[in-house]
Order: sequence, then structure tokens, then C-alpha cells
Amino acid sequence: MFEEIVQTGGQIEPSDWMPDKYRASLSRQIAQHAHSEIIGMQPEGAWITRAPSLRRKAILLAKVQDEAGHGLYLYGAAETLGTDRAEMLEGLHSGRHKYAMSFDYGMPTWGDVAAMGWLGDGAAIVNQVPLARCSYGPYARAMVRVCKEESFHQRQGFEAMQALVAGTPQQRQMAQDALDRWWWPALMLFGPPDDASPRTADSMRWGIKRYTNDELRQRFVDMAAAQADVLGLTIPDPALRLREDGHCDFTLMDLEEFTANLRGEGPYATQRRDHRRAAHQDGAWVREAMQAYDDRVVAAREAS
Ligand code: FAQ
Repeated sequence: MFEEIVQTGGQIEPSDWMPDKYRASLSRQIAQHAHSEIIGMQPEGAWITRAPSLRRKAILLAKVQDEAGHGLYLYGAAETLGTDRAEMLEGLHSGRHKYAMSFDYGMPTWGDVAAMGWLGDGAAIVNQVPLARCSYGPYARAMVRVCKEESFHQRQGFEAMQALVAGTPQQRQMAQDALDRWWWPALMLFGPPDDASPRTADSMRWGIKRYTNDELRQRFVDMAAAQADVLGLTIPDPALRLREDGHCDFTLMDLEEFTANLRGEGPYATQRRDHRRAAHQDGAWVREAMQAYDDRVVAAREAS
């Protein structure tokens, strides 16, 4: 029955029987996805106090808050598979769990915030829209809302890039430099190439992934290349060109760098996990206070 549901494009719900491997692979992917959302808040959050105008600050605040919300929907979806949230957070804090390596790069200028919105969120949408049709109901439903919000994020990033390219020569250069820095991390968001992706075959068979890593990366490059033309910016890949069939030839990210990042050796990897662990410790009193309140409410209810 499981195979039939999955192969006919139906959805599995938490109470349905599912193979252990399906449950384990989904828990892994959803937890990593949730971690990526909350770690992604760090490089952008650092710019909230330095946004160039009140309007940009309000937009960035809303975006970073949305990413926290995405983390919450996703941790909630993973919990329906029987994974404990504290255990997932321990996986993140200890380094046992991965998160998207693109957030292990720095954001030295405001241009990086714009480029991250345009390219990082743009890549996230291309990757996540098919996940809204994935075979696990709670994950698919979480993705519907996430994608709506990511779409706003991508547009605000593109609009911030447009403002920079229409500005002074220095601002235009800032936009180009940020594109140069973020192009390769954006390609990394799609994962390893298909011939080096151990998880893809099972995930496709089970309807978790609807497209392979390379198919989605191609889709993203085709879209981003056209948008870079509108901005009048140059993608830092001399091999990038539009073919007659409407798709682009392009160079893959450096696989040695990708593999080093997978091992947790990205430029800001240590800082990101340290910061996350410290935030969790600093927030302990909030969790304790909420628990104490909860215990009192339950006790009062029982007494009455
Ligand atoms: N970084 O066999 P595959 C966002 C790992 S959210 C780190 O291809 P799979 C929002 C992979 O986990 C961005 N690790 O695996 C935002 C696996 O490790 P494992 C996150 C990576 O699962 C925007 C191993 O390599 N999005 O951006 C990466 O079939 C702006 C083998 O790889 C999602 O998580 C990587 N880039 O395909 C927030 C989407 N790539 O567990 C703030 C959902 C691969 O075997 C600001 N996830 N690995 O030890 C997916 O679609 C898939 O999990 C892939 C990887 C495509 C990421």
C-alpha cells in the first residue's frame, strides 16, 4: 500500500505505516532543512542593526523572523516522524547533523544581504517548490507556506540588487562583488552532482525528491542567468552561455571546496555552531520559565 501511494503521487501521513528507511531519511532531511533555516538567520541577522535605511531594516527583520518560523514548521514536521526536538537540536549543536553549507560563508557588505536574498532564496525556492508535492504530508504542507514566504524574500533581494546597480559606481561594484561571492555558494545549495549523491535514488523512488540535484541546479542557473542580464551584472563563470535549446551551459562549483564544507570546514562553520550553542544556552531560562508556567497550568487544571 505504501509503494502504491508513493508511486501514484499520493501522500503518506504520520499515522500510516512507512518503511524504517523512509522514516529515517525523511527525519534526516527535514531536520537538516530546519537547521539550515535557523542557521541562515545568523549572517543576515547581523545586518539588522546596519541596514542602510529604516525601510530596509523593517524588511530584513521580517525576513529573518520568517526564517525562524520556517525552522519551527520544519521541526514540527520532523516531530511527526517521532523525532524528539531536543535530540535534533543536540544533533545540530554537537556537529552530528549537517545544515546548508552556504551559510558558512561571510557577508561583508550590504550587497551580500541583497545577493543572498536574490540567489540564496532564489535557489531555495527552486529546490523547495517540488518539495511541496513530496510524498510526506506534513513536510509538503509546511513547504507550501515556506515557499510563499521565500518568494517574497527572493523578490526583496532582487529589488535590493536593483537599487544597488542603479546607484553610484561604488554601489554597483558592491553588487557585482557580492554576486561574485554568492554565485558558488548558491550552486552548492543543490547538493553534490547526481553521480556523487548517495541519497537521490531512494529519495526519488519514495517521492521525497521529485527532481535530482542537477536538474534543479540547471533550472536555477537558467533563471538566475536571465535575471543577472536584467541587472546588468556578470555571473563569475566564463563558461556560462545560453544554448539554442534555451538552457545554459555552466561550471559546477569547486567540488574540493564543497567536500571540505561538508566536513564542516567552511570559513564561518565554527562561528555559526558556537553562536547557535551560546544562543541556546542563553535561552535556557526562557524554556525553564515556560515549562514552569506550563506545569502550574496543568497542576491547577488537575486540582480543579
Ligand atoms: N550543505 O545525497 P545527497 C534556505 C549533504 S534552506 C550541507 O544529495 P540529499 C532558506 C546531504 O545532506 C536551505 N550538506 O543528499 C534560507 C547528505 O548528507 P547525509 C536548505 C549538504 O538529501 C535562505 C550528503 O550531503 N534546503 O536556504 C548539502 O538527497 C536564505 C549527500 O547529499 C534544504 O535543506 C549542502 N548544500 O540532497 C534561509 C532543502 N548538499 O545526510 C536563510 C531540503 C548535500 O547523507 C537565508 N533538502 N548535503 O550525511 C534537500 O532538498 C536535500 O536534502 C539536498 C541534498 C538537495 C540539500
